[in-house]
Amino acid sequence: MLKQERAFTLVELITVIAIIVILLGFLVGASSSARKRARVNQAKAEIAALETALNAYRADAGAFPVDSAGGSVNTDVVRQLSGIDLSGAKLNGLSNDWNGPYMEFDKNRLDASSGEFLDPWKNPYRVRGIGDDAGTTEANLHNKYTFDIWSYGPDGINQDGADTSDDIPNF
Ligand SMILES: [Ca+2]
Repeated sequence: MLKQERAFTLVELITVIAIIVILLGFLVGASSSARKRARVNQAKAEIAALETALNAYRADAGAFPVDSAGGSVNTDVVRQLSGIDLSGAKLNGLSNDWNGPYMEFDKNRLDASSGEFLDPWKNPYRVRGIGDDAGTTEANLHNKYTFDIWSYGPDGINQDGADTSDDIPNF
């Protein structure tokens, strides 16, 4: 008796393809959530590095970097901690006690025009401290004697650090 070759039916083929598509979907979903987690961890680490660098700066200079008129606190902090301006030139007016750089920044991570340090989603970290251009006082700071620093998080929208399900604050 002849052995009958059995071909896949159309329904079987469609079923197999559907399963493959579903499995690929899981893979893509898993890798994008892993990527998101990695970026959140990167933002936390960078905020912690900023805090450490700011404290080292204060230990030498006796005070935190001051906010100069015009730029954001973020820009000032980047300049004062690194000791260079956006063009890569040495910053003028550093005090004699300055003994940095306290933190070095990859130029690709700085906003090309403002010089602000960007989070992993390419939004500037928000930095708020007493005496900044925004008129921040002790009363509206979470970290009374240092800086509030936060990332807008994965959604790229500022929740003022209050919604920690997305924003990534140091307070
Ligand atoms: Ca947010």
